[in-house]
Amino acid sequence: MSAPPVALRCRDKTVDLRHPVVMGVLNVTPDSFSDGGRFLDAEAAIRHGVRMAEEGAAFIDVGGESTRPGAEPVGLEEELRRVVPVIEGLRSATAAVISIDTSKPEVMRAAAAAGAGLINDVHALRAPGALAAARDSGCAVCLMHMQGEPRSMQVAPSYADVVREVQVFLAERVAASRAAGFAADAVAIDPGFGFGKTLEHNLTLLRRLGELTAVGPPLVVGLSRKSMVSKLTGRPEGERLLGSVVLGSIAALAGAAIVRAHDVAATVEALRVVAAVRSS
Ligand code: 7PM
Repeated sequence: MSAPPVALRCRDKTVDLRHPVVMGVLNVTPDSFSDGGRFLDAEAAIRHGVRMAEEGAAFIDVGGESTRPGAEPVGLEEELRRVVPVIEGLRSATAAVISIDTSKPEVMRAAAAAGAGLINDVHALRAPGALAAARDSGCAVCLMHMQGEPRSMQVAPSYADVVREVQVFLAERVAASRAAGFAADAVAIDPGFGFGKTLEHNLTLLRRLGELTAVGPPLVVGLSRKSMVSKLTGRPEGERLLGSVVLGSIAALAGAAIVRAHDVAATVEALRVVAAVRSS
């Protein structure tokens, strides 16, 4: 038994998703590539992005706003100043699809003009003007589920049936995107591990991830280096590589098409193994 051919059309590039692929995380926040000056920061971020592409990442996800639980929002000008030079630098340096991790319409427009091919929005295009800006950009979109807002979402996450509620939410956002003019092969969905979810909610979603494939679009998952890894392994924050790779592998075996990860080489290697098991 083999799955039907799937691909994600990201403007001028089409990513083959018959086998699971990696989206490398490139955080462009002051604590990530702080080297003093802005230019040095951008250069270091671009080098890291190029390295992840060389290691086999199909997407490089550039983010200038921390969506960390409890985080404060970043202003528009600051977010643009962080991400635009990095996207421009990556565009000419790599064939990987550049993804922009943002919820702001202005950043979506600027990122697309700079060369991005995918919009990764943890608010699933619910901000005023985001749906139209994303559609007009010609980029593909990743629609993620989140309960609450980053500042407070981990205070008291609550669901009657987490899988059903995530599924209904994502189906509604896919319908809204299609109605706004997104092509069927330009939409992906993500259950948003850790975004208004307890460890039990995350484990239930992972165990029943296959049910989310019924929504239709390819599934993206982000489990890499999240606190659930340490909760499961007992390892400190700096030692989450193995647990992250195992969780990404389990997700891919359960049907995830795109695994968002910080440790690209290790994740690519693990997904090769998963792909062989899945297609045998
Ligand atoms: C601290 C905690 C910092 C968590 C950053 C994070 C996802 C995402 C993020 C995800 C998609 C991280 C997260 N997580 N986008 N952005 N899916 N589509 O691990 O799970 O980078 S932020």
